[in-house]
Amino acid sequence: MPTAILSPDETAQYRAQGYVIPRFHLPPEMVKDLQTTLDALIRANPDVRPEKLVSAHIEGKQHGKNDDGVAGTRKFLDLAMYPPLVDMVSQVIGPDVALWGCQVFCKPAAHGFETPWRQDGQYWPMRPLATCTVWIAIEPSLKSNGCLRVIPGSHLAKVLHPHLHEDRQDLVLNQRMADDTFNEDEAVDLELQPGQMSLHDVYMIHGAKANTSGLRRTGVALRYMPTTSHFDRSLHPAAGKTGLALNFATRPLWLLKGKDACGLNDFTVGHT
Ligand SMILES: O=C(O)CCC(=O)C(=O)O
Repeated sequence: MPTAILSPDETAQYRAQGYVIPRFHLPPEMVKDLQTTLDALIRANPDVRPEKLVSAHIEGKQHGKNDDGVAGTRKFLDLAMYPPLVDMVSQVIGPDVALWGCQVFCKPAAHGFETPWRQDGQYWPMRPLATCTVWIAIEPSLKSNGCLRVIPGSHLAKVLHPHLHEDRQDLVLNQRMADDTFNEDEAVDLELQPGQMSLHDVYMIHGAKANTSGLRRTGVALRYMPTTSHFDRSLHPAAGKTGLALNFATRPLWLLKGKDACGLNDFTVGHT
C-alpha cells in the first residue's frame, strides 16, 4: 500500500471530478530551488517559448538539446521522482507507476500565451489512454495571470471530443475543443500558491487564459501513467497539428513504482 498523502476525500474528489488540489504541498526550500532552476532553464532556452518547455526533465544530448528541442535539467527529473509525489499519484492510478513526460508552462507577464481548452488524451500515445498530471505551481498561479481551469466531471465519460486545429501563433497548443462540446460557464479556476499543486485526469477538459497581467505564471506538469497502459511509440496522434514538435519515438520512460504491468513498455529507449 502506498503512503497516504491524499486523504480519502481528496481521492474521492479526483475520481468524481477529475481533479483535486491536495492539502499536500512542497516544502519552501524545494520551491526556492525550483524557482532558481526555472530561471536557469529559461536562460538555457532563449529560442524556445517559455510556455513550450517540453521534456524539461531531460538533459540535452545533441547541441545541448534533448529530442524535443529543449535543454532540460535533471532537477525536474529529481522532482518527478520525489517519493511523496509518486506515492500520491499511486493512490489514484494504482501500484505500477511510470513517468513519461514533463513540461514547464511559463506564461511571461503581459504576453503569456493562452492554453486553448482541450483534452490531453487527444495527442498522447499510451493505450489504453491513462495519465495523472501533477501540475505544480512554481510561481503564484491566479485568475489574474492565467491559472489552469478545468471542467469538473468532464473526464467521466472517458470520451475524446472533437478538437479543431487553430493556426494562431499566440497559443500554447494549436488544438482547441469545438465550442459546443462543453459549457465554459462550468469552469473552475485552480488558483495555487508556489509549492501547491493540482492533479488532473487524461480526459479532463482544461485550459488557461492568456497572461496579460504584470505577474509571470509558471507551473511544471509532471505526467505519470499506470503501466497497465502501453506507451506505444508507433502512434503519433495529432502529429503536426499541436504546434509542438513532440518526439514520442525516443522519449525515455522511468518505472518509478511497481512493475511493468502490461509487459509492453520499453524503459531503455532514450536513456543515454
Ligand atoms: O499550464 C497551462 O497553461 C496548461 C497546462 C496543461 O494544459 C496541462 O498540464 O495539461
